[in-house]
Amino acid sequence: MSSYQTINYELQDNNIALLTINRPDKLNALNSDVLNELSAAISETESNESVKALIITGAGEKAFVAGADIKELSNLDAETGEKLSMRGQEIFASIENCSKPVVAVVNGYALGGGAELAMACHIRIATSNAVFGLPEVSLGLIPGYGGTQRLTHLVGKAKAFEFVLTGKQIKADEALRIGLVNKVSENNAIDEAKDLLGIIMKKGPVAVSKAISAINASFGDDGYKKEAELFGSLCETEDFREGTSAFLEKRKAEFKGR
Ligand code: DAK
Repeated sequence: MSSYQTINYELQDNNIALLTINRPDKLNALNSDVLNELSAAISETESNESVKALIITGAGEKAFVAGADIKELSNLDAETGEKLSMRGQEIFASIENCSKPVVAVVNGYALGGGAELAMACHIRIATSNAVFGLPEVSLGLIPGYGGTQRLTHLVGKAKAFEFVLTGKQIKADEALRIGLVNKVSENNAIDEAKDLLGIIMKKGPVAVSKAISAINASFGDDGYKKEAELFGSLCETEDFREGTSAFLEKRKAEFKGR
């Protein structure tokens, strides 16, 4: 595994990589260095065959990620702002479209770009001290890393308007109630994420990655078409033959990932 300056990226037991945004003195705010290293670690997750799933979290007790780095944001102009937004969107899309399952463990403040990062992950587990919000309007901005789109998709238009227009912050329990997170951790959130990924990793890996693509296709206009295409392609895989045979033969499936 590569070593980085602003993130930790390490392979844990059970082929799960743990990516920790590591600027705790700045509440893990996303500056360009973090974004670049995040991008590299996602590419590594895709290319390293030993990595079967990814957990993203923040260093320290207080924050997942307290947003884009406001110091860097304050120097943007129209051209650099649009460029940064597109670069961030591209990186967050690479997380959302990662062919391996990605779980965010939201261990404190997830504000602005931090909430956007969590929303780009496939599943979110919050610790009880997690706080979510998109406070960009308070800075005279709008979410620039896909937050207006993903929040609307996750919680619906009414709540998205409320959150983005007021910049209000909510705690873990409310985030759970409105569907922004999948679970509030009762004990050790990283272990709970690993348990959840353990369940997913027992399934057919090709089917899991096609399912990720199919669900993501619901963002575009052609989600049903995409689902049918992916479904068709799965019918050609060994995993599909194995999964159906195992059911009919009343035995446990042994997936090969092809
Ligand atoms: N950026 C830079 N530094 C930050 C930071 C941030 N987002 N959040 C916290 N820090 C730094 C603080 O400045 C402080 O640094 P020192 O003064 O110690 O050097 C340190 O982290 C500890 O923070 P606090 O002392 O403030 O800690 P508290 O516990 O008192 O408060 C807090 C915690 C989370 C309530 C507070 O830190 C806070 O309000 N932070 C800012 C939250 C926020 O507004 N985040 C930005 C959201 S807007 C775009 C691309 C992206 C975006 C928009 C457009 N385009 C390219 C167009 C995204 C925007 C956002 O993310």
